[in-house]
Amino acid sequence: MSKKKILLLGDEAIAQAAIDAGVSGIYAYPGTPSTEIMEYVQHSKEAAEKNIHRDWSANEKTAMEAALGMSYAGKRTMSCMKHVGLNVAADPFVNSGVTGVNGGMIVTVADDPSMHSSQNEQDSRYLGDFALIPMLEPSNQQEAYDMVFAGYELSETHKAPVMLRITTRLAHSRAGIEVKDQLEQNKLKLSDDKRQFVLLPALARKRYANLIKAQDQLLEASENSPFNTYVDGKDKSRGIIACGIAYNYLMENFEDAVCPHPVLKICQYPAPVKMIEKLVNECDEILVLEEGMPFLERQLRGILNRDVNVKGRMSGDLPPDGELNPNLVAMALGGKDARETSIPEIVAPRPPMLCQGCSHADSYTALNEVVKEVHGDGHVFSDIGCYTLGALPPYQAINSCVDMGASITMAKGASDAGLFPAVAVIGDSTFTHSGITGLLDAVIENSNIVVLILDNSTTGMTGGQKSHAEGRLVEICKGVGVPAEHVRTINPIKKNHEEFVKILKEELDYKGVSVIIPTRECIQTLLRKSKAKKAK
Ligand SMILES: Cc1ncc(C[n+]2csc(CCOP(=O)(O)OP(=O)(O)O)c2C)c(N)n1
Repeated sequence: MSKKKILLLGDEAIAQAAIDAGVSGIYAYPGTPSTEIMEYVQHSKEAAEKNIHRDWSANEKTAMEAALGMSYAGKRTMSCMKHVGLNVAADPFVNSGVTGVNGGMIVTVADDPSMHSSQNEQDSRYLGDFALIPMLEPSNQQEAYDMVFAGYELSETHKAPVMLRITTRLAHSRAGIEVKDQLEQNKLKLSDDKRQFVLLPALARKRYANLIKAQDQLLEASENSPFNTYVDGKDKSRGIIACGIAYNYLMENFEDAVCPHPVLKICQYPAPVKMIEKLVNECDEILVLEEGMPFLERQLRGILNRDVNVKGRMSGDLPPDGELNPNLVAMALGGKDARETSIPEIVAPRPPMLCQGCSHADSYTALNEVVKEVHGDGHVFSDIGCYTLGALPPYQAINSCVDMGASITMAKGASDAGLFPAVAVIGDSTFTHSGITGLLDAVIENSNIVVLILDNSTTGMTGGQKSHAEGRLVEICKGVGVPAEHVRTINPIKKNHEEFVKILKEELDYKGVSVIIPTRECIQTLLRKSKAKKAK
């Protein structure tokens, strides 16, 4: 009997696989292109029936730590995030390599080469390698599904967290997925070693030494992994290493899916040394195809770069940045210029802008009137969210966007340097993600800053997920220590413009930390709610 097949996005395939493979809890903070993993689990009836934990976390660090706690209790777990989210979660992530896990733990990280919706295009394999943990990198959606099962097995066999690294194209394109028989969830069972998770130096040293020793077994697992394959080819003038989705791009160049050169497909790390050695010994030169940064190419070149004839992003045969695609691969193989065969633009490019009726627009109108027009450009530190569009015309109201939470702390630093006024603009979800601690720094030193928390009661930028800040902002700010009379709220509508300007002026005059919270629901979530109401 043929197996059941369902059409799923790469992200959804991972989510369904987690449900099928007996996960007990998923922990995540939204971030393109990883968001749909949690959303799928939240909408899944099966996940509800199985009582799988599926609430958003405040940020990626809390998500990673909660996942580690679930693993501590013996159950299978997954944390999901975008690549820059892994920077936020780096502390527990790296240390989870040292503690190891109890129940199987997969950390799914979605990288965004070409920065479709990100501040950078870092390659998470560097962080996985840094943490000495095994990594899986699917070449297609079916493999992504299968790798979740394999990942839990790998994790529980080696007592190690496993990174599942995907990229935008795989996350956001669909394929028919053949699903497997479902596994039961693990029972609650603590580790036999009750000090496994205690990273006191004396214990951590031993664990770290063991982690280093375990690398041989992880390498062995990679050499024998069904995800790493060597396919011989007649033309040995070149051997090709294709990692993850780059393998798909390579094969798209051959109608019969037969490459004339030997091909080593690498989808499990640490990179299989024996397999690479075989390819290098047999071929005159090695072309490395990998999505992201030249992670493997660099390892192959080594610091002296003289033994192996390696081609890739570092040699200029492929561009040093941005996504790969079949055309770029064709060029690296010596084929046609990608520009001749590239897909024609069928949608006219449109500059991004705030939605009609967005509350952020009213906030920027007031802010510009009080700050930019009076004190000039360069006083407003902002953050990441829909409101970052305030950097573009017509507002051009903000002067920074670096990483989530940086608006408040950068305003504080600039104020410490003597800049006046120093204003921070941050969204409600970004504030609870990583703005609160920065506000505490400012309160402790009574920094002279004004913070605007633009509260649209949702995580707008990533599609309207529930915001941890909802209904709590005033109390949080007071709790952190901002004087109650300097925590101001306003409904940012045209009618209240003068009132908004007045509040801004008053708080700029105050020498200390003040917070203004313009509160009006996101126009998109409002429309969705009213449509849903009408449909009832
Ligand atoms: C570390 C990190 N995690 C996640 C994201 C993805 N992301 C960008 S902005 C944002 C939140 C936006 O929500 P909010 O602050 O409420 O502002 P809004 O978009 O609603 O105006 C998220 C989750 C990111 N860029 N960086």
